[in-house]
Amino acid sequence: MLPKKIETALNKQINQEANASYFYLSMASWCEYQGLNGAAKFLYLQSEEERVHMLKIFRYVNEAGGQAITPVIPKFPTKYKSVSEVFEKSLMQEISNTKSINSLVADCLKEKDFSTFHFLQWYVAEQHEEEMTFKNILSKIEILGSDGKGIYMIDKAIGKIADQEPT
Ligand code: OFO
Repeated sequence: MLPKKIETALNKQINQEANASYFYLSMASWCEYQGLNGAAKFLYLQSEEERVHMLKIFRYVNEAGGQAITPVIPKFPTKYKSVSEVFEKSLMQEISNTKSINSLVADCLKEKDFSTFHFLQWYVAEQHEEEMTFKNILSKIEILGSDGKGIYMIDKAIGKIADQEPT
C-alpha cells in the first residue's frame, strides 16, 4: 500500500513533471517563432518526454492504490532574451527536478516504501542524463558564440541532438 506521505509527494512530482513539459513547450514555441528550428525540435521532444514522465507517475500512483491528481499548469513566458537564456533556464529546471526526485527517493527510504523507491530509480538515471545533455548544449553555445553564424551552428547542433533521441 502506498503510504499517504508518498502519495502526496508523488502528486507534487506529477505537477513538477507537467510544469516542466509546458515550460519546454513555451520555449519550443519561442524558438520556432525565432526560426530556430533545431532548438524548437529538441524542445518539443523534451516537452513530450516530460509529459511521459508525468503520466508514468500518474499511472503508478493509481496502480499502487492511491489517487493521482491532475496537475495545475501556471502561465509560462512567451518571450525569452536569447537561446542561451532558454538553455540556462532548462538546466536550472532540470537541477530543481533532480532535487525533487532525490528528496522523494529519500522519503521512500524513510517510509520503507521500497516499491516506490524501486520505481523511482529510472527517474534518478533520467535526471542525470538530462542534466548532462543540457550542460553539453550550454558548452556548445559557449564555444560557438551566439552571433549570427554561431546561432546558426548552435541551432543545427541542437537539432542533431534531437535526431539522435530515441523516439
Ligand atoms: Fe522529467 O525529466 Fe527532466 O525534468
